[in-house]
Amino acid sequence: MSYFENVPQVKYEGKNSKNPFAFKFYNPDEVILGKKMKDHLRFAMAYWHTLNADGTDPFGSGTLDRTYGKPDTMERAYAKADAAFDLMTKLGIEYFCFHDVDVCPQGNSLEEFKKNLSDITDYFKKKMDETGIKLLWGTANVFGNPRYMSGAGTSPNVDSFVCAAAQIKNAIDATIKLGGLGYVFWGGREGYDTLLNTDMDFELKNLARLLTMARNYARSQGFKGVFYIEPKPKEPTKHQYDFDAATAIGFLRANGLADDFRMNIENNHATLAMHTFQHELRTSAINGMFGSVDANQGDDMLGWDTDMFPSNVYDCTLAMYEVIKAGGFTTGGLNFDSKVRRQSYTPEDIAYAHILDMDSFALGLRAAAALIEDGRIDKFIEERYSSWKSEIGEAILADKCTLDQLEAAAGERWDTKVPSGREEYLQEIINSVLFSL
Ligand code: XLS
Ligand code: NI
Ligand code: NI
Repeated sequence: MSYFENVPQVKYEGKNSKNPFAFKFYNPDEVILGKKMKDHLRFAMAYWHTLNADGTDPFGSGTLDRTYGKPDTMERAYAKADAAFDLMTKLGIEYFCFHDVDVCPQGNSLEEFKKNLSDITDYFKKKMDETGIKLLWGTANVFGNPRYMSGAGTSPNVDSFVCAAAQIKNAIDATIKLGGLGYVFWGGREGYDTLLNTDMDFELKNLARLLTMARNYARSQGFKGVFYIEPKPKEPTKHQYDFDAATAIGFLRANGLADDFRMNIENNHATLAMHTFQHELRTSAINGMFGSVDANQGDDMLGWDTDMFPSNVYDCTLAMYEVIKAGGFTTGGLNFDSKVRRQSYTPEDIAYAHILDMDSFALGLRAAAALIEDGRIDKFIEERYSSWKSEIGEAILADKCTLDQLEAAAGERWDTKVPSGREEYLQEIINSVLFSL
């Protein structure tokens, strides 16, 4: 019996369909701006939330049964893998992402964990060959185990650092074995709660040391994929070192890692940093660091990482606008780092959640493409900066002006009128495009 036995094959039926198990907007093979929708969006299932998260919150235990009818041994790991590949096949999701500890039990020793990981990835490989599903990225969970309570790469305790390195090595091996396109570092507990007990300089240097060792190891093993940093400003620590894209990019550049790494931008992390999703994507793109996306959304009322399946089409539109402008995904994609709400506890809810996410981003893609084809926003921005095409503007841009020359030119410009920014006019364009789809 399959965990998702009540979920049928999900197909595109168009926006008038009332079938809950159909896509209303995601039509995988439809071509938009010269590319199939599925190749624009490159959806990936997040193993941890989709197969493991059981709805536990600080006030109550799990509401979602994630035992797959099996004891917590490798038996469950195989049953879970069957459920995972069944769901991806039914939804037409072509990629997945996982942490080492998501996919098999940790056992009682490193040796046991390695054996489990090797066995389950053998099984994944078989399933991937059968279905054509690919690994978008792998990662190691070096934040959950109590040995990482004070950090992994940034722990004051050398043993924690050593264990993290071992886990990362094995997760890199697993990623390479499965032909993964990328490897993610999310800072987990790499940050601090109080400087009263923290040597920040020491910790940051060690973090760079660990990333460098991981990069060197992976390259020595023939890994050709991309490494990603996933910025997040807080939670679990009060101050995470990878606060936002700008911080993470500065850190990578300062430590000689910028050529191998890109950003994995998560919407909910962007908003926790008081940035928009768009801001983080744009910051990555203009620095040549656009990579991949964790496609979820936060809740405006709650100040933590709620990891909800995206329904906010406006956000998805602006995000896809950035993705298209950045040249689209190459190694990256849209990984649903999202979990169903605690009361949505049936297997069917997991399918509904993914359909919601895929349709929200499909709408976002359609709207973003329509905005680009419409051209008014691009034209407005071009005109807004048009004064730079004047003689003096071009001289400044060619770095041919001194402050003395600019002072001489300023007098006649003292009463200049800056044109309107027209924010509301532009918002109305978005609405009119969105609602005429
Ligand atoms: C947690 C992160 C995590 C990463 C992978 O907030 O989003 O899920 O995506 O370690
Ligand atoms: Ni994430
Ligand atoms: Ni997150």
